[in-house]
Amino acid sequence: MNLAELNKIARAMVAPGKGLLAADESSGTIKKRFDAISVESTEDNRRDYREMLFRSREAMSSYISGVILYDETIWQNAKDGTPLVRLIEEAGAIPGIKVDEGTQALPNCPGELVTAGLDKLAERLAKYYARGARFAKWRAVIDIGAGIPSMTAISVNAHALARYAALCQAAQIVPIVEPEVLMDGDHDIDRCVEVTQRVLNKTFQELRIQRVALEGMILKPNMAVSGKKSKTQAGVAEVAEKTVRMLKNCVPASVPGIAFLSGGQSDEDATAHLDAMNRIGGLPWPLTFSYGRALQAAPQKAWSGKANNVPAGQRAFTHRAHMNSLASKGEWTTDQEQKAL
Ligand code: 5MM
Repeated sequence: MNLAELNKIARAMVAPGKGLLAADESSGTIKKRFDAISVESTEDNRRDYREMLFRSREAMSSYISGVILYDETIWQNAKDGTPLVRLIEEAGAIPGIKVDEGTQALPNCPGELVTAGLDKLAERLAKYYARGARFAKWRAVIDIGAGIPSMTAISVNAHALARYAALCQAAQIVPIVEPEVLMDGDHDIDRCVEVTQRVLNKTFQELRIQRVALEGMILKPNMAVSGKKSKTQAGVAEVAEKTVRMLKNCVPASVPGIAFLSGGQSDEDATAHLDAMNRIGGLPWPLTFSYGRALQAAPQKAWSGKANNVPAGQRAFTHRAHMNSLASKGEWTTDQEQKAL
């Protein structure tokens, strides 16, 4: 493993004013997103949609450091035959790849999940590296509910995240470690903090046991937020303050950066929360975005599967990427947010 090189890539992924585009929706998830805009989820439509994003020159070169791709996309070519990976590289961004294979029911733990995909992972990583991927992503899913999460679920998911991260570094690929505590449910923000801290502590314990070099990884956590069905919804200042405190308690300073998931927050909430955290300042790591829905909901709607709408889709994507870039520097304002597209 060349740790200096891994560290260089990790730092580029969280470079000032830049963040990650999570465009790694698996076939089932992209179908759900396309259903919402009445677009059929065919291979060509998925290609056209992602090509539209990757050809958004301003967004891709000024605000996006890297793109997380799904297996289908990393092998796809644009309409003119250029590999989609090449479009990303030409814009100055780094291609990355989702390598987990989704979740499965966790035996003996009703209602809980474990992420699959470790089998033959070393072989897959070598192929992705040859295609241009310089970082990877694995998402563990932890749900909060009555009597859950169990220590078993936290433990097996942390173990798998660390196994994945160690394999990535051996393949000279920076692992994004994503332990997502879901915001579904009626729990309050303090319960989210309590569970997320347990999950992060266990994850870093496993990373250490498996000798993962923390300087060569990126953490992709959830923010501390109230459950969607909770009657008490924490405001922006409380989310920012509790998230920063939680991360300071659990994340070693040697981690090169933290790139949040949006997790179902509204576009504007995801931006406002990131901005408020960066205004607190004095943190040991850069805090940025690795959003899927909060970057893509607007361009998906603007595009709606019509070639004529590509410029509108690209403007919507550029606007969200720009707003999140400002938030990653603590410079976002509602005036900028409302500026006409
Ligand atoms: C883009 O969504 C990603 C893929 O999800 P599936 O494997 O379920 O299709 C997802 O992993 C994403 O990278 C993160 O959860 C962050 O996305 P959000 O939408 O929460 O910002």
